[in-house]
Amino acid sequence: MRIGISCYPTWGGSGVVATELAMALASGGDEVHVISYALPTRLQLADPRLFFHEVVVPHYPLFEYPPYSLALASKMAEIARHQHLDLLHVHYAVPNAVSAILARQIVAPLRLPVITTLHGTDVTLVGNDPSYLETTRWAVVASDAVTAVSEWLRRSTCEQLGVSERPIEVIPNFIEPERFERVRSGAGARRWAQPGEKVLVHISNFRPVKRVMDVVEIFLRLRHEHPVRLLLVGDGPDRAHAEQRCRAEGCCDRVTFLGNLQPVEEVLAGADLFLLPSENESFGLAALEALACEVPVIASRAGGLPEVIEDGATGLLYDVGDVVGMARGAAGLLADPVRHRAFALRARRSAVENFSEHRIVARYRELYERVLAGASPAPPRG
Ligand code: GMT
Repeated sequence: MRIGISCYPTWGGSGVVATELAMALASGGDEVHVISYALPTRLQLADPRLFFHEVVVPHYPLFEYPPYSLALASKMAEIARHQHLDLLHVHYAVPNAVSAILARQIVAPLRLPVITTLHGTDVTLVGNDPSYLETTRWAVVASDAVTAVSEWLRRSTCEQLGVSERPIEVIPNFIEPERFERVRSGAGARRWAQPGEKVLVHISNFRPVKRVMDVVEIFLRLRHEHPVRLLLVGDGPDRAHAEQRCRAEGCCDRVTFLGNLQPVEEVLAGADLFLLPSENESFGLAALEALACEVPVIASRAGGLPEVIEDGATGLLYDVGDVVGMARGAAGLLADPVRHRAFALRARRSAVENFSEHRIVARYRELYERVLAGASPAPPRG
């Protein structure tokens, strides 16, 4: 199959999922063309069946806002035509799905089915904004198939975009178990820790939705009960606030800001707990990566997180903002090595059994085949 995949290249979960999917499909024998405005962070082009096409957005003095969506649609149409794509799979609806539907119309009468994968904020924060609602809804309804990364996101899409007539298939995020197995014998998170310290890890883009200040609050409460170290991976708008808070509390010697460090498993392996107190999370790929590394997760009971973390078995879930509960739960787990070990083992087992790459990639591929066979219900084209 010849597959076009479009995504954001930066430090977001949607780009990571798209990139891992592209690499897995290529290593399984498909020809994959990744289309984005920069090389996605995790994309390794060592596979001869994997190609990258950069979307260049020319600047012109008239454009206060250069029209990326149009440059993207043009690139998609060009690649579809010249590389003989069988289909386009776009990750994150805004504007990728809109550009893809446009490209489909441009290349007609060539057939170019569009599969849209919704990742979360493209529906819950951006796509439902009045400025984008009409085009997002239009592109979702016009796609030949739509997937969402959790059952919660599927429901939210129907409610928030008002697209209940649109069948949406739930295909969750995935991990490659071996990737997380390989780091087990290394120093992992302990590189940054003093002997005897328990290591807490948080990984995100430090946007307000991640509630990074709650991460710091949990740590501040825990440090009175255990020698703990907090490792913060990623960067974004709330990093400076978190740094300020740590300075004000005089705890900088116990908190390490690692920035956009990759690969994340080098920080997760050997950690004691992963913290993800997000306001909302359609899935929580970082939590899944932690589980795959035998790290139990303390998280909020928000969005799709309960579909990833089994409360009381692989992690502990609390109401959004309940930093007291989260700190108490974390302290309890850290104080009980037998219970902690049981959580860690179940975490890895759940990640491998429910979210292994080979199973999830096979589901995407089955969907592609169904769409190409015309079997996936698609609405009439506009
Ligand atoms: O987490 C982010 O804000 C980035 C965002 C993205 O689209 O890149 O992540 C979303 O997609 C990930 C991959 O499907 C999910 O695991 C994240 O839960 C989701 N983020 C939110 O819903 C806030």
